[in-house]
Amino acid sequence: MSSIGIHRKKNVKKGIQLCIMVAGISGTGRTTFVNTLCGKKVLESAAEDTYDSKHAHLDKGINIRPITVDLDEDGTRVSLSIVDTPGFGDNVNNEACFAEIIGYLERQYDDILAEESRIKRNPRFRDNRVHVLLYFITPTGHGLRELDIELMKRLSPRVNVIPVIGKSDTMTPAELADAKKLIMEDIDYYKIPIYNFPYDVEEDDEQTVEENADLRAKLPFAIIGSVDYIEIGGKKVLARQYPWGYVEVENTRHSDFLALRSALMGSHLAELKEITHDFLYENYRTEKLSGGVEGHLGSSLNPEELANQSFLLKEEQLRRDEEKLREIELKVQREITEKRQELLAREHELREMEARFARESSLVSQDDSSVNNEQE
Ligand SMILES: Nc1nc2c(ncn2[C@@H]2O[C@H](COP(=O)(O)OP(=O)(O)O)[C@@H](O)[C@H]2O)c(=O)[nH]1
Ligand SMILES: [Mg+2]
Repeated sequence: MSSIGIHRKKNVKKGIQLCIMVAGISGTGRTTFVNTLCGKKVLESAAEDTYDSKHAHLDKGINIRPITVDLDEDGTRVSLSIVDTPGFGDNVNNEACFAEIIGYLERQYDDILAEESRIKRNPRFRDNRVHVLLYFITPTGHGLRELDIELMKRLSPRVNVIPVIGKSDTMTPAELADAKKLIMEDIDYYKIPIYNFPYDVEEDDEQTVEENADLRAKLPFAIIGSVDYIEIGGKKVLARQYPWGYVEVENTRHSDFLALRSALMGSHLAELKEITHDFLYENYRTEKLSGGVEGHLGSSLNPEELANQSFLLKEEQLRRDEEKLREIELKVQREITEKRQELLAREHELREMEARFARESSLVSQDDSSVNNEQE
């Protein structure tokens, strides 16, 4: 109980931290969405990226680059990390891209795993785990493509996946509704375990059930992005201007941007982080410690395997405890050796001093006797 209280206080003082990854093929509006979310230009648009025509025929691979921005969300400090995955879907062969994205997600888990088993925690350690992946679906009006299915399916064991439709203002409301329906049917059909705002009518309170059901009904979120303000009715609002009118980013009749934003930064932030730590990371840890990370990703274990795995985990824990003890023992031994050497050095100094004294006093007495001899 008290530890929760402390945790809360700390959150208020330090603000909140969230890490979002964005993926989807080029031109789906990822960069614009990130800039919209941050309220400033934190990523360059592809048109402003330098295009290298000499190497355009080569598979570029993807270029994962995390950035962190500090935002003020209604007086709360938010440290928002964004991991963009530019280049995904641009290549003929996307296998390397999948591997790179999964590799990135797993490396952040590996860092935690290593930090957890240190004797002395690094006070400057930063938890860079990705809490949610926003997967941008192209606004074609069709369902999912093979690439969408594969990416979401393969990444969902490692990260909370939330599908969104980018540039949704390119469809009419009726087309958008149809597209959402088709996409959700595909997600069901292919059993893609996206984050679908889970709730339990029996267990959860009414408000939670209602809130989550509302958000689930919006999936995949229709996104409109823009960093341009337009004056509408005396108020400056984020919007996209067209010859025939405009669409407003934060108008709930135009886009689901606000719903997604408040779920990510507010109502569902804690849950996304909890699932990341208690479920996704924990699963990864179990797989890793039982040597199963490569190969059978996403496979379910039978009870016997599970029992075996928990045995292996206990064994691993024991081994780690022993290792810690051994390290402590070594440290103590090192300190004893150092002290002994210091002592020896002192003793040596003392002996030298004694010897010098002895030499000096014998010289003095020799001098005395020579003086005496001269006098004789
Ligand atoms: N119609 C429309 N166009 C958009 C939207 N967001 C971005 N764009 C445009 O689509 C193009 C690609 O956007 P960008 O954000 O660079 O996509 P990325 O390649 O996924 O990062 C640019 O010309 C943007 O101005 C949107 O919500 N609606
Ligand atoms: Mg981009």
